[in-house]
Amino acid sequence: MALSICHVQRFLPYCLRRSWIDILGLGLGLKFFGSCTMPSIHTKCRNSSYPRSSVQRFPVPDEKVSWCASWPDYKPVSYTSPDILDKPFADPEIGVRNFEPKWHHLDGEVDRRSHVGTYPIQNGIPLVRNFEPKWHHLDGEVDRRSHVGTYPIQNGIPLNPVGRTGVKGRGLLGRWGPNHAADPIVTRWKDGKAIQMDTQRPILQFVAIQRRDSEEWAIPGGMIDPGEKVTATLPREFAEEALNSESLTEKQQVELLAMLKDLFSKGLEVYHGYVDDPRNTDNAWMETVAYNFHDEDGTSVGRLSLQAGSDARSVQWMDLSSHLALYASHSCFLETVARMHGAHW
Ligand code: RP5
Repeated sequence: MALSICHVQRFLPYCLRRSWIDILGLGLGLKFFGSCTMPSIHTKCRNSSYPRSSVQRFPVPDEKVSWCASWPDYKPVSYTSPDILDKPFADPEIGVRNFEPKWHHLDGEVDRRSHVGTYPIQNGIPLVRNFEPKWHHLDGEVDRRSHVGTYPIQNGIPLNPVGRTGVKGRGLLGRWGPNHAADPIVTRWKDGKAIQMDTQRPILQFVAIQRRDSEEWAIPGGMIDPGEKVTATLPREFAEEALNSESLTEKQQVELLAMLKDLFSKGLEVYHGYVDDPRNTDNAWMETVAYNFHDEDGTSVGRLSLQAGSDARSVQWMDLSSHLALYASHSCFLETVARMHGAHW
């Protein structure tokens, strides 16, 4: 039996979704885990203009986010940024018409010549580029599995598991369906456990970067490369964005990653799942795995001198508090971290 969109959504209890850590914590009467759960609705990828474009999302009221809500008049704008097409990290378009590539030639600025010489073309499509994504599976080195389980597929195209966003296509995201990221939350105590007056709890700090694209403050996370392990993405992204590792020599980079190895070997998973990212569309969305790496006595990464690099404009140690307004779902992850450590929030 083919699963309808509503079947799939009904079997994804987003509001109730808990990790085993949460269940264990709740079972033991511990309240510090589990504040960040899969969102039942998204807000940052809805009712706004699409980032880095003049595209206006089709307005979607709260009650129409779910695909289960019938809405024949829903007419999302179609947008895939020209900047991502033909990027090595991006999927090809699905079912494109009027696409007349000059196979085997330099096609405008796109080099369609192959080092292997002439490649076979069948029905106008090069066999090597025949795009038959294996939704829900590890597709070669591309992970098309989702943390939310099974996502709906409509006419061969994945549908956002949380619901409508007002834009179809991929926007700025390279992959149809889930686009996987990893978020390293590196923390230390402020001034040897300075106490916040209102809550009487010690103040925790995390390494925050200011993103170049939106200028919002964020966790220094990034995309998992095809075939890359999350355990490799976490220190790599942290080193690139918060320590400007790309400005170092290859030897220095190896030494830096070796130094980070110890701290990054003792992480605690804070969240895995859908991210309410402003780039999400009806057909492409962000998912992440967020880990907390805590420097209890401030003797390891707590002492490193931070320097912004890669996609980061600035970097700093930032106090955790409920007043933080951060990129995407990042405040939610930090609230969990604050609870885990009994820190001020
Ligand atoms: C967010 O986008 C994730 O939580 C992660 O922090 C980030 C990855 O995207 P880039 O920073 O690589 O653009 O959804």
